[in-house]
Amino acid sequence: MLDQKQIDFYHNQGYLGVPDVLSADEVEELRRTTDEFVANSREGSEHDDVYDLEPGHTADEPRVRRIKMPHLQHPSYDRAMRHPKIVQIADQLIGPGIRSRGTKLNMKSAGFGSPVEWHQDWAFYPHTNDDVLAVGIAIDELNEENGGLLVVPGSHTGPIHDHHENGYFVGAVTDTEIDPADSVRIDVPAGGITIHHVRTMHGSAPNRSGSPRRLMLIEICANDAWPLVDYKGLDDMETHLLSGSVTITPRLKDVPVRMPHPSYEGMSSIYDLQTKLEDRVLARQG
Ligand SMILES: O=C(O)CCC(=O)C(=O)O
Repeated sequence: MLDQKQIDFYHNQGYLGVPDVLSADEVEELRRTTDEFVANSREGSEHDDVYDLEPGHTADEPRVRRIKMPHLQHPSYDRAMRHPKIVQIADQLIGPGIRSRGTKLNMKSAGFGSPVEWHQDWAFYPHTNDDVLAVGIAIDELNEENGGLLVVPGSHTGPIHDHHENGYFVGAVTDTEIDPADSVRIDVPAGGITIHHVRTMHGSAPNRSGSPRRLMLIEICANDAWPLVDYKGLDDMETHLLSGSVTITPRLKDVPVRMPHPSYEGMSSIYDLQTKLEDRVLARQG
């Protein structure tokens, strides 16, 4: 449960870190499950519906960059997506009445984990209103060394930036340079959560530490925020309901939208997409 100060902070700054949301046992379960997934990735050598692989992945040295839609892959992740404390917190910020639009587990393996360049999630998935946010469950502590999540405070009330280059959507901001002095890192211990508004500019540097950095992101929308891209149907909304009920009357807000089109074919994830970017600012921090 958030107090009013935390709620105000989120609305003013567009982000929030909350410690101690998951118990040590719950974190341990996520770590165990994730270790099993990494071990099983040895069998594959290409991206597929479950794994996005780091360059250099081999059976001997498995390197997983992302587990895709983890809540569909294992009950532990589905439980995490529906965690009562997370639902309550997100409901306080954008509810009442919320659903998940999906999950991803971003791994940054020790010593090389891929960066994520500056972007706004809104550029990927605009909705009829911007009561949409992402909760990140810190399966490991997030810090400077291991590529913790960076955000630009207040950017959720600013412009929707261009995420196109050479005429195509590249999934990273291309029309402005972020001064590192304008960004902050959301440091939380394992079991804590990060929260960022769908329009907040964010990214992360490579993992330079000797330990993995695993962050399970849950994308959460107010029930009356209808997607302008990737609509999967009412049944999918029902399945992903976290509180309240599905509505067929979207709330429309006057929010700038730029569609993520035209798009490159065959991109496995944001990591693949951002390799199309000419100047990879956060990658240089490796
Ligand atoms: O894993 C991270 O550090 C950032 C992830 C992110 O922003 C994304 O996957 O959209």
